Amino acid sequence: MKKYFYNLVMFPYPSSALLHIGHAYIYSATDVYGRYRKLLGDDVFQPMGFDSFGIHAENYSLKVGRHPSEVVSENIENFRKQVKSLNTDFSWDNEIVTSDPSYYKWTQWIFLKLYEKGLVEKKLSKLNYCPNCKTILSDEMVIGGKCERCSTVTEKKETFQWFFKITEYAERLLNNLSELDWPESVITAQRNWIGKSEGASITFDLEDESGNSLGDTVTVFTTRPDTLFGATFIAVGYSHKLINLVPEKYLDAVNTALHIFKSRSDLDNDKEKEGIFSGIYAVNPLNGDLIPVYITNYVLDSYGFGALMGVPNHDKRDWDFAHKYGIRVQQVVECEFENNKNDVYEGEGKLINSDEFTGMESSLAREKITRKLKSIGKGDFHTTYKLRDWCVSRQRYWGAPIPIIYCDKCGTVPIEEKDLPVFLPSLVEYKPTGGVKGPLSGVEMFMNVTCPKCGGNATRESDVLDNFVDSAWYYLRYPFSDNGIVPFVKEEMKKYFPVDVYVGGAEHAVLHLLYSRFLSMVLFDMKYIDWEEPFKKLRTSGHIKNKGIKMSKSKGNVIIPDELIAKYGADTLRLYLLFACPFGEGGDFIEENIAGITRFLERVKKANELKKRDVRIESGEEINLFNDLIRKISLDIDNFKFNTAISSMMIYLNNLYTNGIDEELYYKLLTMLYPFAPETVVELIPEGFELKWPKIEESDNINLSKKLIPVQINGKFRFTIDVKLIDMSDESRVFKYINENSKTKLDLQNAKMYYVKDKILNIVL
Ligand code: ANZ
Ligand code: ZN
Repeated sequence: MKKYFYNLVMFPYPSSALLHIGHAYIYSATDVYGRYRKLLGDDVFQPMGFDSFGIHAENYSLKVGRHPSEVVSENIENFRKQVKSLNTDFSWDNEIVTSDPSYYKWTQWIFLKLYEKGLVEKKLSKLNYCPNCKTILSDEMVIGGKCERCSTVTEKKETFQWFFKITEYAERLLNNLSELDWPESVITAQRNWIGKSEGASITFDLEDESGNSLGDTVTVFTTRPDTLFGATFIAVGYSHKLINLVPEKYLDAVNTALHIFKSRSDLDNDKEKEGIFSGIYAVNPLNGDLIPVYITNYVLDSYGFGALMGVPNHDKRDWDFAHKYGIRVQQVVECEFENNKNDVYEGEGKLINSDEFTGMESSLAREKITRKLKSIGKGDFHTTYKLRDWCVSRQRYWGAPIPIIYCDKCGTVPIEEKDLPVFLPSLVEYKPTGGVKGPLSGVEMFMNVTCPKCGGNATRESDVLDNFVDSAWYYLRYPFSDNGIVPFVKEEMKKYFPVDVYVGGAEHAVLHLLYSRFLSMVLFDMKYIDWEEPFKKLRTSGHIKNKGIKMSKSKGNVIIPDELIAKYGADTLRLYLLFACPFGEGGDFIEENIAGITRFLERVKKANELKKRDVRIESGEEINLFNDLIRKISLDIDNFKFNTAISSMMIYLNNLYTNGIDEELYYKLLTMLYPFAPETVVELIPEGFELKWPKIEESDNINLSKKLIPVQINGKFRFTIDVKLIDMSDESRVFKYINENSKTKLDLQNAKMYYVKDKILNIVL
């Protein structure tokens, strides 16, 4: 039975008129792998599509001043032609386009399914805002606290946004990583992005200067509860609710400081740590110490509890802060090295100055202190993650409308499945407004609807979905792109899913590759699909650079494959790209080096004219050599080491030239070259030749069909011959055979042969 093989490549977003050489690189690699699997006999599914909704495509459309739907279909047309011109073998019948209603209907369906499961939430969220451009900016568009486009200092704006609760899956997303055959760098990136930290929550009662209770508490997250006796200040972020408790006397100073902090962006990591004393004290729950509370610019609101306990002796950041503001320091962990009280020791060790816990090792003290806190209701074991919920709403035009309706009577009402898709109206004015609402909010025809529940007047949600939602599930849709009734057919899916290998750029290590895993887990939990992990094996490519420099539109050094294909041919370009550098690492594009590949392909073609039948003098050694070649190339391709696979073929071709080009071996070599240079190979093989990945020849089989005996010339062993191929009773025929097939020319004119049947052939010159 054939093995179904899902060979998937990350689909492109049509945010430029043409694909660049980096795309050609990845698609060539994918195609080589797909063709290789086909030669192995697999039923390979290798689809292609376009990630055409979203900010990339829309920004391109804004730049060229033409409607997204227009430029997107033009770009797709170009991309399609380009991908085909690379001699690739994609199944175009299954093409998907994410901005097509037949696709985004199901993107909206997925939103509704998550909504149904309680995994969608609308909540207040702070975003970067540029007061000059009047637009919300993504984190990537804020550089050093300033707007990337106009250099205005950005602000934070609080708005309601839609979120997918990916954080509920943090632990599973982390645990499953160990099962994946993915590049280590991508696994590490995901692990860090999820950022699991184990520690404790500690709750401090709050007092004012005069020791009056404020009737409130502050809770911190710490990975080092063992250092609690060394906590000499508490730091909170400037959005912490504790700010409401600041005593009258401190209000002016605090407000002035906050104003300054707020004008600076959170993203500037190198910013100077600053803070202001709040006039509030926290009470250490274990020894009653009074600890001053500071409002600072370096505590993240959204991490842990948005508050930390500062332990200057054992944390460098806290040390810097304490020295700046003259806060006392207290050592509580003994340093294993020369003890220097004036420095920070971030390591672990025996506790000192810690009451009943003095003398305990950090690891034990962490547990004991946390248990003690728990017993008095002032703390607990706590795990936190860096991973944030996924904000999926965009105040833009070019995306799938969020299928939600607001009704005065019924509140937030999800669209019914039968009413999908919510069509994106065709707008002339589609520019982002910069307001808290996107361009759809001004379109009455779109906005005004009747409530599906009560039939009263209602309005639609005007935000559209993040294009990362479109691309987080596209691979599920491919096999069924013509089916408008269900998003995917579970029975049918068994054939191809999960994806056998996923190929793409390493820059998608976190967002896309994490979102896809999340959605797949959700759909698995809802029993729509049978597996949790969508991509068992992932192979990422490095970057192709132009003369050592990363290619970008702004630098004007982007290489487009079209001209190169016209000049050198697609096979040559494929081979060149995959030969030039290790796939995972990438490298430099050097056009002059293409000549080497052209020469190689010419020699491959010329060998076709020079090849002869039965040139090969089959010896065990020679068979082993070829077996090794098959093994090496198979292994290399399986590991995406295309460059070394190609160089092995080059070396073997040279061997053939020196030893005589045996037809059988030549065709086997051609077969292995086929995934890389399909057009060339198809021209060289005879009609009806069946391309099948060569099998390793077992020596036992060889012995059955062949009888190899050693040949000695003047008493010296030279090579072996198969006596089943030659009439050994006819001396002239034997000599003719040897002359045609031996590597070195022999003068056999006056030679004499002595043949011991099936044992040895002696020739005396
Ligand atoms: C006391 C302490 C003592 C800490 C010590 C560290 C070393 P990771 O490992 O990255 O999870 N922290 C807690 N909440 C924070 C917030 N909202 N913003 C910034 N920093 C915060 O970091 C956990 C540590 O980061 C916590 O442990 C806390 O400082 C700080 F010798 O608590 B630690
Ligand atoms: Zn209603």
